[in-house]
Amino acid sequence: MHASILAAYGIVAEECIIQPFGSGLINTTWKVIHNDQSFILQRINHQVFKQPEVIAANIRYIGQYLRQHSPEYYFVQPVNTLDGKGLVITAEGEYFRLQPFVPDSRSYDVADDEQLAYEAARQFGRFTRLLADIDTKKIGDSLPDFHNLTLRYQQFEDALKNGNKERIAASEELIFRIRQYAYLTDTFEAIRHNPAFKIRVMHHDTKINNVLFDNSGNGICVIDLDTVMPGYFISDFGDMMRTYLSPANEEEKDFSKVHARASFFQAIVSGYLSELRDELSPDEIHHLVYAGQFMVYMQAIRFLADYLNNDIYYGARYDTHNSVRAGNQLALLDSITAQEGIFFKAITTPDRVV
Ligand code: GN1
Ligand code: MG
Repeated sequence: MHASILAAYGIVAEECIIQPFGSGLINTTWKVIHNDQSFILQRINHQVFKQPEVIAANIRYIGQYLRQHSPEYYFVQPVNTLDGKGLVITAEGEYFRLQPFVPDSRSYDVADDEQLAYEAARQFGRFTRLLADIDTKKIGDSLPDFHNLTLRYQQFEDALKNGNKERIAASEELIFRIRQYAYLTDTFEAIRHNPAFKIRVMHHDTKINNVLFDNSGNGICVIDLDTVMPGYFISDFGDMMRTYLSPANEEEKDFSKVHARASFFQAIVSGYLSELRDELSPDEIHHLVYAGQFMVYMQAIRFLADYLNNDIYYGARYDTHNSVRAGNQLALLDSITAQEGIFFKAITTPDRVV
């Protein structure tokens, strides 16, 4: 299968070492090693990304903009096929993309220490800052309504009506807890109607392995740009809270290990604001803690709705997988919510720790 795809780039598959790469749930990724050059090959999940061409056009537009306005930024541009295209579409209708593997770069699956969290947050902040003046109308929605919490909540309610009856009955407690946090959707609606929340170019998938680091631990750039599209800062800052604050990730079944660490919150606030302090409005800064609640809550809803819908979106490695993931995210949401006051203090003294 890889042979014809790589051939479109003039690469002979038999000369390559091809290995599965990364841990994404949606796209499939391989590392392709060809003599002294390495690449990342990705199959874009066409069920999820209905218009992969929008992704390709966004990346091209943003790449051009950065080359013009911030030539020092290391932007990972997909490799063009021999006939000048950014994507390969197979006869079966599958979409593939190749990009260079950044030499001497590495990524981390876990935010092990505050310095790493700070640096990752700085990189995502930098990306948004460098794109602050781009015309967001020129950038398409690669996943329309991706972080529309109101819609996600409606989809959850739909799953309660039309989903697997046995699973619904077994999820009574999780459903109750999700409903208890429904007020978080009201805040989201207020944000959508508040002009102090600017529509910016956001990454929308800010987990730490989407940042490349050099060998000295300095960030180089952000990667995995499929979900780069117009949005609110709460998506990026919130997903960092969701994925950096807890020592155990969304797969952890022992929820006593899932909790938010204030020192990591402080680290990502200072990293993010080191780039965006002058860009964010006071109202936005006031919603930094909310950002985490928003993203963790939305992820809990999405996992539980998928469980009720028989795992059609995320898949599952064991029967209750998405239910456990939802419980995990609710544990994290409880922990963030219990520490709201402490986190607010960290915002007013963001430069203390790192
Ligand atoms: C998916 O594919 P991956 O792992 O980068 C999902 C994110 C979720 C994440 C949870 C397009 O991201 O929104 O936060 O799983 N991406 C899409 O692990 O749905
Ligand atoms: Mg991703």
